[in-house]
Amino acid sequence: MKLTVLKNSKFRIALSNAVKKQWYKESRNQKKIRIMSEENKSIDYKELEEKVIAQPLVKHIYTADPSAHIFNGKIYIYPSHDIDAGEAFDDLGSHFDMEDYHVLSMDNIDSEAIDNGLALHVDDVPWAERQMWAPEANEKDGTYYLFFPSKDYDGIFRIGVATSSSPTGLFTAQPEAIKGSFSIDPAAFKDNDGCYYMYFGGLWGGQLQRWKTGTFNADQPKSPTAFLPGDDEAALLPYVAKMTDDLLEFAEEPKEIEILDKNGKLLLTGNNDRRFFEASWMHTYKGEYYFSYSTGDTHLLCYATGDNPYGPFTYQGVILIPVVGWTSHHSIIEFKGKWYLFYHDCILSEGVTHLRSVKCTELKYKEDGTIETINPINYKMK
Ligand code: FUB
Repeated sequence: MKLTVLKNSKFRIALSNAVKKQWYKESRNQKKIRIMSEENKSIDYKELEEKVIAQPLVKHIYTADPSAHIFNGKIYIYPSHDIDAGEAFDDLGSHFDMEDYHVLSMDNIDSEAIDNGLALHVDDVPWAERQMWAPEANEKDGTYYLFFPSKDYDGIFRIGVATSSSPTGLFTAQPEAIKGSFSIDPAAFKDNDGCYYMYFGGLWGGQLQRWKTGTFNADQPKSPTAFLPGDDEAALLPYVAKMTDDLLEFAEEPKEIEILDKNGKLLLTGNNDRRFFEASWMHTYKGEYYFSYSTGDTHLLCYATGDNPYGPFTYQGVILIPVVGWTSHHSIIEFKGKWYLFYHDCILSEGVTHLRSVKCTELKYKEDGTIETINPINYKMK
């Protein structure tokens, strides 16, 4: 494989010690990739693109943070619509300055993905000013709901709802954000009894650490890590709230979701390979609740299981080892008897962290209900 040196750190594959360890375990190939990264050598993206496990669902726009759902027998994907808005890079994610959403649809898992055009623009959301981050959707009684985080005119992330009679929009936004909503990355889960729950939260630019006292802490506005607990303290937790019958509001005060280790202890902030960072998703498998999420700065998609939608959930393992790019975000669906992981990476943009592409790959369970770890960069190094 041709090695090209690319000095600009924003284009480099993000690797933490935890990630290196993960890769080291995987195989000789991964070890070679790790060594290349450690030596600050970059990847030949063209060759990589041909050999990774999945290709972008669409290439004419950049898409990320896929929330996949099945409505009327078809697959609909609700992604962020990545653009380069010219914002400087920072650890608050200011460069993720997206303006609108497009919905993708597929008749089958291997069909071509269709871009259904504009679904909602920030200019049509009265309370939102900027940064249309990872959206989510669901359906009830023939109405489709698009849930989305965006910064309000005070620079505070809130979560909004927009509705449509079509899964692809156009969606009409509610005049206000969900009352009592905060932070980012909503996941709207329909339980077997017909109740809907919203899971949400995200650290650093997602502002979760600023809500520890129940009100927004606006001090040190430029710091992504101010107000995070110490390494020996319990990690910040995602939130869940049951939704009202019309899915437009929280029916209850959001509650923290506990993520525990195998000894029943809360994961600590310093447990960077396992603790929650952002990108909640919930699904059930054989009656068990699987809460999955990204570990953010260690770039893993992990999961924890429990016996009810509120948890607690016990950490189980890694779903996806790091992709090319800083962020990792996903959804999991069952379609025609098989399970699929929708995720994103930055290979199409040659490593530009805010220009991502949604992909899909099969996800497999072992006999005991644990998930087989997926390696997105499964290719032989010369
Ligand atoms: O797309 C913007 C942010 O990046 C999302 O909200 C996070 O989950 C991360 O993927």
